[in-house]
Amino acid sequence: MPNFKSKLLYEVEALKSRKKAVILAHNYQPPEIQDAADYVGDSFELSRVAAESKAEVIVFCGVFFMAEVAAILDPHKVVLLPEMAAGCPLADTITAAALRERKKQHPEAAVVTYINSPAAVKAESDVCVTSSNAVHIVDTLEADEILFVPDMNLGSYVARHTANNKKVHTWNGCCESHHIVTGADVQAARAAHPKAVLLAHPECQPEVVEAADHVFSTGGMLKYADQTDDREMLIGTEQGLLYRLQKENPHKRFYSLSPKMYCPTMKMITPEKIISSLKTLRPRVAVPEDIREPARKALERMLQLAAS
Ligand code: CIZ
Repeated sequence: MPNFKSKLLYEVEALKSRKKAVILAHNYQPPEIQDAADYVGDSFELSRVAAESKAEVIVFCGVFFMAEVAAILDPHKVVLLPEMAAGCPLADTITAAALRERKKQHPEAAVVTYINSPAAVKAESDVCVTSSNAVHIVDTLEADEILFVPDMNLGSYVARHTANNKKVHTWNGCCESHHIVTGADVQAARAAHPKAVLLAHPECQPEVVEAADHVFSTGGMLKYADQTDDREMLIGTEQGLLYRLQKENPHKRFYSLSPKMYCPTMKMITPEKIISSLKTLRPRVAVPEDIREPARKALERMLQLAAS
């Protein structure tokens, strides 16, 4: 007999095939959601899976901006976010109107926008980036001056690593789940796990990033963990990633850099909410066409430059 939890997952499966849906889960989602998903990945990987999928309905288990990216890339699909309150506090630090004001102060700057941002902000941007391609894309742009929004830590990482010394203006936004970790936390974690190699996300503060052995996006961490001979790793990103790391590398050991690396909105989606979403085809995320088209251009430009 299936237990209570597997009964829920069985219901998800049945509804999914009835509604011709695919379930996508971000790397930071809770284990039961990752296990229910057809694909687990970072925001951009998942949006591309959504756009290429033959499914008519996309259930996006992540936060609002991620579902928006899927709706930008393919407006013909029904994109569901099972919990509308699952926002991204970093994305919420910026609006299109505030960006337009800031652009007036730096009229020569290319506007480079992290994917963790609202669609209307992407629509005001020259190009989008993810944490895995931000430095490369800024290097590739002709502009010597960059307005990087909204993550100040990723912006500062780009400023320190861009090859041609570009002037990078940053926005005052950050991801609390990454920004909250300090150099003292790194010292404590290293003392507790002296053999572990430290992998940090570039959304962490500079003192954490500079103390790390390697700096990666979530996709970069998964790849490194798979390929390295290291047996123990301290993971400097939202702790949801540890489930996938451990599942894919059962003979290696992973420790969270800090228990503070926890995103509450990433944990709002439950199997019950997926079921309700599949039954009602709500809540649905759609992007108005006057925002969608310029936002799509900024995302497409990222793809072109990332491949160059
Ligand atoms: O873009 C993403 O999915 C996030 C939030 C982080 C990462 O490094 O993958």
